[in-house]
Amino acid sequence: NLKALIFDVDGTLAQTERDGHRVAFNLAFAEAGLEWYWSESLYGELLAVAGGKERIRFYLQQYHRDFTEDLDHLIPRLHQAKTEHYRQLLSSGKITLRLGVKRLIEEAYQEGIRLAIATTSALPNALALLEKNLDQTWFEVIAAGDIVPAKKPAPDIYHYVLDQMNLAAENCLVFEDSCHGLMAATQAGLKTVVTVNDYTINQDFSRATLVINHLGEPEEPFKIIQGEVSN
Ligand code: XBP
Ligand code: MG
Repeated sequence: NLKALIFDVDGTLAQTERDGHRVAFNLAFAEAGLEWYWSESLYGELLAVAGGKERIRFYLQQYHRDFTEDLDHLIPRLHQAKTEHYRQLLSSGKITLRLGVKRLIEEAYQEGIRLAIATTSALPNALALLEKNLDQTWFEVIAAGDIVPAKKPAPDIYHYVLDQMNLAAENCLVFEDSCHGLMAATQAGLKTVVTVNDYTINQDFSRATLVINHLGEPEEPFKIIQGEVSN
């Protein structure tokens, strides 16, 4: 019996990566006088690593091995600037929720199903999206960013949410958009629905309970990519 829904944020609640996080990283790089630019396709590659600070470090390892600045100092500074740019982008209202997200969350809340967030992204980012689009008080737990040291695909963030809510995995359902997120959730024993997007469509979702194109609305139903739904 279903007691709670747990949502990933980036890519699942909204398409935040290409027009949000990516743009904010580039603004932070330019502001710091760095000639780094993350194109849409390069960003797709860099999404192999979850977490903004971790992603910058990965980028430097891959493309600027000779870069000599003190990364332990530079990366947090860049990431802080990036977070500020991201918040500004979101407050302009250009990034909206994916199809069906608001409907599902409202319906679940009205049915007394408990709600939580489990995201790799920094807390201010998650809050900025919720503030603009949903009632954030509906979410009992908002687990974000560095709250657990090991980010997705590690299951730690999901263990943290289950602990906080005092729930067993079998009573929850997770919504994710990427293979990293799916791995994190399934390693914590959670059933997971994947709503794919352009960056994740070709990933391995064999461990998902259901894979669909989006959550759908009555006038635009979702399409099943893998799995089946019973009525
Ligand atoms: C989200 C991420 C994040 C964002 C950037 O993964 O990978 O790194 O791209 O966020 P998920 P920060 O959807 O699996 O939670 O810069 O705030 O880290
Ligand atoms: Mg995601």
